[in-house]
Amino acid sequence: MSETNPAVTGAAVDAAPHRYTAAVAAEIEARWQDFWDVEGTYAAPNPSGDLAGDPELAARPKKFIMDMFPYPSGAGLHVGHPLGYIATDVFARFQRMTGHNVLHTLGFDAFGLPAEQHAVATGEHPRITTEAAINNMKSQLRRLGLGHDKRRSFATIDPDYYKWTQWIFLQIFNSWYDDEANRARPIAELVAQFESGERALPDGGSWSALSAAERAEVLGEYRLAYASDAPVNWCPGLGTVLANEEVTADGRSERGNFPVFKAKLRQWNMRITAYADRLLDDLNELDWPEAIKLQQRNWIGRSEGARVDFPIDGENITVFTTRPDTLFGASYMVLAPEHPLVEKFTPQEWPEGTRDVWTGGHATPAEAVAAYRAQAASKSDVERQAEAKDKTGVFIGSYATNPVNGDRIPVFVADYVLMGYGTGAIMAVPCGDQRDFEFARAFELPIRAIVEPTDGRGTDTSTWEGAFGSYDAKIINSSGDGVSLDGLGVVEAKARITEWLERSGVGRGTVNFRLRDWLFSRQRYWGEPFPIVYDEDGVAHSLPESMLPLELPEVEDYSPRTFDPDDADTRPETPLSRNEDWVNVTLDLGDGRGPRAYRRETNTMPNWAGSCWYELRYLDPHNSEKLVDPEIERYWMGPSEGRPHGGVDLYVGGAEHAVLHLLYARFWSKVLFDLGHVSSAEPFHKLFNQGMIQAFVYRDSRGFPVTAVEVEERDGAYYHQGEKVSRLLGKMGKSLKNSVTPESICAEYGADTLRLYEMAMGPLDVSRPWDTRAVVGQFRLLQRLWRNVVDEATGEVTVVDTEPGEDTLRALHKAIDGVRQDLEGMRFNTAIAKVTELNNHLTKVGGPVSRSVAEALVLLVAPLAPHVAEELWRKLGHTDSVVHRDFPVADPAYVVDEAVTCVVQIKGKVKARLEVSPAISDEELEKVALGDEKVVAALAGAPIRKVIVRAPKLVNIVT
Ligand code: ANZ
Repeated sequence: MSETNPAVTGAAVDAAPHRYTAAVAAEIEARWQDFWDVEGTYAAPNPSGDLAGDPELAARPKKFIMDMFPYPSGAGLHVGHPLGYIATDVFARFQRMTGHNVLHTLGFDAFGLPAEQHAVATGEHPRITTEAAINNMKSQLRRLGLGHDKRRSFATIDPDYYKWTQWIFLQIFNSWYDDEANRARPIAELVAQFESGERALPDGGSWSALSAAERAEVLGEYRLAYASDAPVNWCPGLGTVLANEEVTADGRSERGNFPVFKAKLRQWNMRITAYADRLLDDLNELDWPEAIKLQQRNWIGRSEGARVDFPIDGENITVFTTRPDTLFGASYMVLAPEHPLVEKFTPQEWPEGTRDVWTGGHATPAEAVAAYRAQAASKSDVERQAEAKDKTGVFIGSYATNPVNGDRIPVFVADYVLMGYGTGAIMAVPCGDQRDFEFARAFELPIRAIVEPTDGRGTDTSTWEGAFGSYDAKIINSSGDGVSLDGLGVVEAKARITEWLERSGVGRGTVNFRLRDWLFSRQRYWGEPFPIVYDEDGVAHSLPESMLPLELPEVEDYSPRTFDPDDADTRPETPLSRNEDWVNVTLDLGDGRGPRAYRRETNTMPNWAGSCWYELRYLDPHNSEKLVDPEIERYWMGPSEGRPHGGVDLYVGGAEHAVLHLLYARFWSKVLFDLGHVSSAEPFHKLFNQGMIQAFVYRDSRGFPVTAVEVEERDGAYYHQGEKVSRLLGKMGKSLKNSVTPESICAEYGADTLRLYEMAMGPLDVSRPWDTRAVVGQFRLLQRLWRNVVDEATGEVTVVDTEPGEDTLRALHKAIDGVRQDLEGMRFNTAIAKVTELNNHLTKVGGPVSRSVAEALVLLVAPLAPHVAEELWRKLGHTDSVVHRDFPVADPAYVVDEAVTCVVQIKGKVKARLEVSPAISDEELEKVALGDEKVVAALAGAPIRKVIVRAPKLVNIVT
């Protein structure tokens, strides 16, 4: 470290009392941060406010630049956290300087488990710890000089904020998805349709004949937020249910690693599946990394196919298949072990002709099925789907009929079929599906070739080593009653068979989605209470808007009741339910029924709720009448050219939020859009994932991390208190004992240096290792910058009013041109390299710097190192802030390289003249010359004996 470096510590003050030191940086930075706060430098204008009175301001294009807001952790920030915040800040500053109205701020995603767990452990209200963490983070962030509009900051735990989260919940609760109009509509419009008879009730009958409870039940089938007794992930060890996304691949809780069981519980859900198609389609219009789009597409998982009914004992088993064209190859069926029809079709005895391998060695089908079900229940879905493992299953003792050809095909249970997908039943086509192929081999089932293999293996399936899957092959052996697919390709065959299935009433074309509705209740204290009460019939009612926010009550015990982690038969008990005074209330909901007794919903919303819409609240944070003023929303978020759905101009955050937050937020946007509350149907138009700042983790011989700053390096090995330790690149964090705080770097060098270092480390989307020893490099850049303007001995400004030389003009305008492009393209590292180059040029030229050059340089640096830029700008005699100054524009005359003419000769005769850079190397010039069209033509393929290059003027080719 540089503790003994006099240049840094200011020990050289005697020789150079006006040098840029850490102490100078600290003083400047604090002063300018105060200045910005007092002046409201970063206040973003709003259409009805500042913009209305200022046509010049109103004419500017806008940029809404956002970070994924942080959870205020008690541990505070390490230097890895602000990487994205610094990047958006640099970008926002650049946009302000290039004529945009910029909205940039940061709030806090403050409901969260750590604070709640602390409350459970200590009895301290989670609000207290959360607010302390927020204040700590705010001061850490302030030290970095981020240009946030602080008037617009909030935390999701603020009742003023969650009032609107609750309000949005009510909008969703009070709406339904109209498939014909393909949008959400108010539930009252559905009620009107039922009342008038325009829409029939699902089971006939008349609306007026239904009781209130019956009506509520009907509407529950339509509402976009609904309570249902669906099987959910119940985690006794945590005392709560979890969303699918919170359960690991091996069926345990992501947090805590407790077993998770499927249990039927009454829970709130969001009907996100109604939006599956739009969530998929609208991705195409978004400027997001392809990898994230792909993850969302896979998560939504749209498959086109058909549902086909296979008759069995006077009933049907319905399967979902993406390949109805393979129906003639279906030689058996499989039900998921949990399928409700399994018992029904499991007879007393094995039927005639049952093969021994089908029975699993059991005396009766019931015994075989029961044993198999027990075995399957102990496996997770992922284990069950694993490709490599042996296929297992048993015959249930019944046969179904293949509707295309009347074949009698045996029905199995096998765990490779999942209950939660499609219909939980499949027709098995061993010829085309590898899982089915392996199963058929193991259970001696027929494998019928129904495609002509294109790889020469022939149609004798007994010689096949695996299924044959190709969309290019022609269909064979597929003719039956009234339909033939023979000779068709897959696409035509699918269309023809689907048409036949529909005509014959045995199936229909369908689209299947992997996406499931979003489980929206948690058995927690520290979340938004649901604005829902139940009457004595158990019917859910919305609270009227006037009763929002519904605040969390004070409670004595914050813990959900947790249970033996392995006891699947337990059921949750929420912290709010123990608060009888709060739960049982008499209210007049303003619905004409007068004051009545109600019971409040005692679940709370999941942590994702608050982050589903926060971009909207930044726009109009203090509006007590509306979620957001429509004019303001239109200005910052509305659709514009090339952006049919609107959205934030830039959203920066980690790639780990690919499906949860980003999908939920998109869903809420679409509901609000459908209901007319906003003009943007997408929240985030452009998404950028920043890389991670990694750090070395040092471990002792037992594998425990040791404190990184105490490690010494000797001859390429690492030692901690004399003991040799290992070194590996990993995450940064307290538990790995390698955290570096932004404060420590700011204290040693200042915030501007930290900002520059983080931006210079590499391309923003790439992960990079932190190296404290390298930070000083950026500090030296700022020192040289300072020296180019200020005399270190006297503190006087040294710039002169004379014009710079030609060389310097070229260096300057190239830098301006390059930095401009780099900042626009978020290539902050290369922008810094160009600033460094210009600065070095000025140092090398020596002598006082021309004022015009110094000023341009300061403006170039301003987005990256705003404090030092403000200070130098002031020293250069300006009284305004650099923040709203125009970014320099390059003069093209100085940007283009001066070119020289190079003559290319073949055997002494001039064949071509090339315009090349005077700095071109011999090798480069040779390449250019040999690639030139005229030269190639003149050579006409003749072998080259020798090339003589005298860059930049001459190339002589000898053939
Ligand atoms: C016959 C067939 C023939 C199939 C063929 C595939 C290939 P995706 O594309 O992921 O949607 N399937 C259907 N439901 C299932 C379940 N609950 N568990 C396990 N597998 C299931 O997959 C759809 C295909 O996966 C369906 O199409 C079905 O097998 C199987 F040459 O039907 B297919």
